[in-house]
Amino acid sequence: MAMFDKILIANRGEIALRVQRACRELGIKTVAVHSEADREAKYVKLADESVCIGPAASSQSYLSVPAVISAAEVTDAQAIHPGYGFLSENADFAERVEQSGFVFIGPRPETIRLMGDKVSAKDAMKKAGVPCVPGSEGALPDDPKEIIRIAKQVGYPVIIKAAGGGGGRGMRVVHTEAALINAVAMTKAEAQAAFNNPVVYMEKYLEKPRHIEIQVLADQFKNAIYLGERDCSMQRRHQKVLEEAPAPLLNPRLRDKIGERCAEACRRINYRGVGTFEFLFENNEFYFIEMNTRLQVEHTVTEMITGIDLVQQQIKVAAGEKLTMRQKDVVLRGHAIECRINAEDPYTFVPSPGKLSTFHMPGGPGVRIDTHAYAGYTVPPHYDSMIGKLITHGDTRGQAIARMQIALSEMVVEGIKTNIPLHRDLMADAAFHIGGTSIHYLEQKLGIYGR
Ligand code: MV4
Repeated sequence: MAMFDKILIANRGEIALRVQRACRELGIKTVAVHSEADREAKYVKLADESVCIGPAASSQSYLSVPAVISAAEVTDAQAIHPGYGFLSENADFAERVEQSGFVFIGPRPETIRLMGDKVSAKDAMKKAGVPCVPGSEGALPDDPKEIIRIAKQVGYPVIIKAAGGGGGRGMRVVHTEAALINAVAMTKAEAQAAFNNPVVYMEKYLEKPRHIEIQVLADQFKNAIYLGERDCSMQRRHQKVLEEAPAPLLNPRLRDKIGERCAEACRRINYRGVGTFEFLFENNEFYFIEMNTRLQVEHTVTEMITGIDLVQQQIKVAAGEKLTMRQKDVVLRGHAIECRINAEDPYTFVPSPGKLSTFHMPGGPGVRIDTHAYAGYTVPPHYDSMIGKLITHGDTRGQAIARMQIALSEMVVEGIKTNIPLHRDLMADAAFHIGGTSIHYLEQKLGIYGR
């Protein structure tokens, strides 16, 4: 297939702009879709064409399958880029896009569906040779005696997770046999209500893991490579706060071993596009938990250390091109850190939408900013609070941190609250400087502030 000449970008905010930039460099025209609340947005003005697809509420605009597909039809786009969030991991959407004669820039709908069900995802990965967290073999049975037996075999503490969940939704930790059966019943009921799917499974609960994820890239001809890893352990209530690549203190041989397993799994399932294998990392071992079939917010740190434009690659493989890079061409250089800049109170995390009276961005060597915001822009209250990403790169982790500290000291946002003070605080944190903190570190640190 020839390269697309027009792509519709089914998203908003910084990622809409990021995808536009990739399209422009590839000589592809862009269609922005937007809600009534985003009419004045920068990426709408910069796009070659734009279509209003509905009111502010995302359920009636960015999440409306018919609205997005009609916009592609009226503008004669050939492909749809879903960005992250919204419809990006919706298999039914991907299917409707393809049935309507457009290319979905992402994996095949069957792959999205396979990975959307966490039980089938884990099963597929286990079969493909990816190490998983020990636990139940597939879904938990109904028989309480069986459940008790499985938990005994796995060993307490265990965690009960919903097959339809993911990203921290629908899980419960169980420490004793006395609490087990009730916990399973509660998790099943919640899973039915939240995901319309009562299926749950069990894993050994890892007490102090890090969250490390492997980036992969594959074409439709079973060529697949891994692009190193990212450490996303610095999070609060399942919201990542900052990410970095490579993961501090990770043995390069271990990286190559797990990376090659992930690439091989991609070949086995005939994966197409960019993807992320999420692992818990504890005692120097990787345990697969979930796979994300979309471009991720934190893809930027991988781009900085590899020099590879992941969005351009994603578009090329979706157009049917063969990967031109081999694994040996992927060379990791230096270290990158991304701070997510959110319109929110830095310590209560309460959203703070409104007008940016001042917006001064930092710059200089090794500094990248991905944002759709500008002085005078009004952050709407209807969507998530991320207004941009500040990324620094350096030859070493120390240099990336130093550059981040300087960049954060230069940055001025007024008119709303942002989490910039939290990032300044983290960049001076002794445990962060050492690196390798667990997924619980930030929440524990924030406890100090009395919340
Ligand atoms: C776990 C776990 C400990 N043990 N699974 C939360 C998000 C979802 N993707 C999986 N999650 C977890 N699964 C086992 N067997 C701890 C978490 C977890 C977590 C994982 C990644 C990043 C942040 C987290 C915060 C709390 C709990």
